Amino acid sequence: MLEKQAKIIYLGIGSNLGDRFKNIEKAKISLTENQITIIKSSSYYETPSWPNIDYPKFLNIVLKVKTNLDAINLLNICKKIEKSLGRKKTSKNSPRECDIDILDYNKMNNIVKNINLPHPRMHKRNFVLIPLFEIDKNWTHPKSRQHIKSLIFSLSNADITSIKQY
Ligand code: PH2
Ligand code: MG
Ligand code: MG
Repeated sequence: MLEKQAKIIYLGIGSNLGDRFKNIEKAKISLTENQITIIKSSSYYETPSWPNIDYPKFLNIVLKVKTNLDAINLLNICKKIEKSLGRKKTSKNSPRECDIDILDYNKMNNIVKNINLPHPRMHKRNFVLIPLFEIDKNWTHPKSRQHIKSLIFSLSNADITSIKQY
């Protein structure tokens, strides 16, 4: 009997509504209660809400996790946790208590059902790249193969100066 291979996954968690720090801490605990093991957790970072800087600022972290769950079951668990933390279905990019995004699922590079992997906008986001670099200095993008450092070098000055370790 072949043992299932654990998958290595990078998750992005964000919150800009309610007690942002608590929301993210609760999300981490819930992940561990759902067959997901946290290998590394970045620091907390605060950034202006993208693209609407009039919305409350976000706290974001990136996690490196492992699990035997496939991408679809993992996404369903992330959605269940978002809901349990009070997230309502509202318009795109509007404030939310908790958002859990699958950034990189075992370097997978395709679209399954409603999951687009790697996350289609992750390579442009300061709130993803900077915490990701903190926990994995040699991460490479599953599609473009670009090194995390070169992705960070492509960010604007505004993106670099507007992110603060919390
Ligand atoms: N998430 C969004 C939209 N905008 N901005 C920041 N700073 N951080 C986020 O996590 C974020 C965002 C959609 O999920
Ligand atoms: Mg998101
Ligand atoms: Mg999301």
